[in-house]
Order: sequence, then structure tokens, then C-alpha cells
Amino acid sequence: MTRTDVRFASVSALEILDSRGNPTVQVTLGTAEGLRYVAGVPSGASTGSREAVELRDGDPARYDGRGVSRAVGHVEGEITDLLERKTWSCQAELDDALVELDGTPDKGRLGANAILGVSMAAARAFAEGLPLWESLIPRGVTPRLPVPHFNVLNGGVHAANDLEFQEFMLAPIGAPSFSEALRAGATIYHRLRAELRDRGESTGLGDEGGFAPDISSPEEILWLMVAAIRDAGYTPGRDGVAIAMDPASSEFHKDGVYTVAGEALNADQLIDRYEQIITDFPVWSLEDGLAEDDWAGWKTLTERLGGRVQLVGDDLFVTNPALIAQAVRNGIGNSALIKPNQIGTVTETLRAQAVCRHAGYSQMVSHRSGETTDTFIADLSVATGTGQIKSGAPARGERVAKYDRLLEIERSSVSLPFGL
Ligand code: 2PG
Ligand code: MG
Repeated sequence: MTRTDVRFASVSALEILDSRGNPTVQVTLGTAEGLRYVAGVPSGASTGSREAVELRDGDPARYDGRGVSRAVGHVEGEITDLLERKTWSCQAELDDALVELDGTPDKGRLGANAILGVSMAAARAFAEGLPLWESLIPRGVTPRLPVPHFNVLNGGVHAANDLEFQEFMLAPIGAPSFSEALRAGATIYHRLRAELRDRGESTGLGDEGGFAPDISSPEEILWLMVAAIRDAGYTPGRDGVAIAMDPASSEFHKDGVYTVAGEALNADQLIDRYEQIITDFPVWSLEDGLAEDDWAGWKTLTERLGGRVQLVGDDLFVTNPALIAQAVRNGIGNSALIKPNQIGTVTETLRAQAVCRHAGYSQMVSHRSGETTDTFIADLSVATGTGQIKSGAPARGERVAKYDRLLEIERSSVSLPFGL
């Protein structure tokens, strides 16, 4: 049972730095019993246009306009007044009150970064006495440890190379346990580094800890991955280690044209390319294969490839229950990426996940490219039984914090099932 009588005695926020060196919001809530709960808010780079608004100061004299002192001020001003006004009985009551206080459809007045920090810290207060994941389990859901998706090759807006496709992930679906999946990811990551070095490629890293060589062909990247999987002693494919891609195609789509490695493709041609890729390589999941405003293309993509691969909407759905419901009605995609900061409260995130469950859409819980060491999404992925998480490479502190938290959960709850 979660607590049903949380009284906040202190609320504070701090402008901290995220993993890219940009300011973000950290919230600390103190309860009447003298307990403290902290949460850090992540920040994306390839953002969907319909995401909840991340409030930035826009003052060019500080952090190139990226400061979040106004969001911090909102937490310590209006939101503190709201929080300290009463005793809160549950997360939904508090989150609904935050949404109402903001009063805009996109949380643009107080800032989704201010609101989410409060919502996540409050979730920890409601969980007091229970592990966070246990307190977040929705009714009727069986919690499970997720298959980690390790983003080991970075491109797009997350890296300074010529690769348009943003993410190439290792998905150890066939691993017997979370810890074995983590070991597979780390082992292959190191093989990959050796392979790149042997080929004279750069082993510099992108924003999510994956390598960012100057290779623009997605197929060449996939060959490298398959070689590294084999080299590390694993079997490429769903029985061993599969591959997931997030081209984040909104970023290379303009006026109906997708530009990939110098080639201009329309949606049908890009779908042909994907079809060949999933025939030639063990790719099991494709996220944002087409752009967020290309719903017609998505319809074709789903009809042609939806029976063969997971088609994940990220920029397309922005963790928005209404957008996911609309996609379900129109037969668009078959899976949703789940990022709490795209929608702005824990409760609305859980609602988006409920829409997916009822529609039979799969879900992958996700970090952002700008992260803190907060591990909330690890607990969320277990609680909601999604079976999938992506948190970047099996390297860099802010990425492995989530994977290490999942190791702790695995250790403390040996009966939790693992995988898809
Ligand atoms: C994505 C994310 C996370 P960003 O596109 O899926 O990997 O990137 O946080 O930059 O939106
Ligand atoms: Mg994405």
C-alpha cells in the first residue's frame, strides 16, 4: 500500500546541470515527518513538436538562454503554495491539481520541467516504506524486469558525425535474466570499440554514450553490430541479441523528403529501405521510422512492416494518451515510447501506458538524451511490466545509473520475471 496522507512541509528546487552540460530542474520535497525526496528532470534534443513545454529562461546572458531559473521559481512559488495547502491522498490527486494550477494544455505556463520534478519527487513520498517500483504497479499489471536496449552507435542530433539515423541499439532479448542481458551489452560494447579501432574509425562518443564513427550508411553500422555480437560469442537475433533502431526521422525529413547518406527518399522508398534492412539484419524494433507529421506514411509503414517488426512512436505520440488513442483508431504503429517528461506528470504517463495496454500496443520506457542520475524510469519500467527499456549505452554514469538500479531490483526481488 502506498501512503494516503502525505503532508509536505518543505519544497525546494535547484537549477542543476544535465549530462550535456545544460541546466535542468531538481526538486526536493520534505514531509512533515522530516523525510526528503529528490527528483531530477531529463531533457531531450530530438524533441517532438507536441511535447509538453520545457520552460527555459531565454535570457542570453545565462547559459545561452537555456537557464531554468523561472521553472525553479515556479516550484518554489506557486507550486509550494499548492503543495503545502493540504494533505494529499494519492499521486493522481496531486498531479491533477498541478495540471489545473498550470492551466494550459501543454504545461507551458509553469513548465513541464517544474511540474514533472514535483510529480516524481511526490511519487517517492507516496511510496515511503515500499520500493518505488512496487508502489507504481497499476491494477492488474504483472511487474517484470525489462530487456535493456543499449544504444551503442549514435548519430543524428546526438553526435557530430554524418550518420542521419540517431540510434542503433543492442537488445539481448534471448538473455535468461536482466543481469545476463547487461553483461551481454557491456561485452559487445567493448568488442565494438575494438572493431572500430581496428578499422581506424573514431571511438569518440555521442550524447548517449554510444560510439559516433564517421560512417553514414545505416547498413554498414548494422554489419559492424552483427560482427561485434558474434565476436562477443552471442547469436544475432531474437534468440540471442537482436537490434533496435531509432532513426528519429523527423530530424532528416523536410518537405516530404527524407535524406539518408546523401540520398533523397520519399516515404515509400524509405519503407523499401527498411524492408530490406529487416530482411538482411536481425532488427526487431524500429522507432520513429517516419516523421511525426507523416501520418499517411506511417499508415503504409504499419501495413507493410507492422506484422514483422515493432513500430514504436516517439515524436509521433509524445507519451500523450490522446495521440496514442488516435493512432490506435487509425492503425498507426504498434508500440509507444514512454518518456515522462514528454507529458509532464507521473499520472499522465501511467494513463498513456494504460491506453497502450488496452490497445495491445507494446511499450518501451525511455530516458532522454540529456539525463541526470535520477533512476525513476528504471522503477517505472518494472512496475508497468513493459518488458523493455532504453537508457543509452552500457557506459557513462547517467546511463548506467538506470541499469544499475535494475540490477538492484533484480537482486532484491528474485521472483520477478524478465523480458518481453
Ligand atoms: C529519442 C530520445 C532518447 P531525445 O529520440 O528516443 O534516446 O532522444 O531525448 O534527444 O529526444
Ligand atoms: Mg526516439
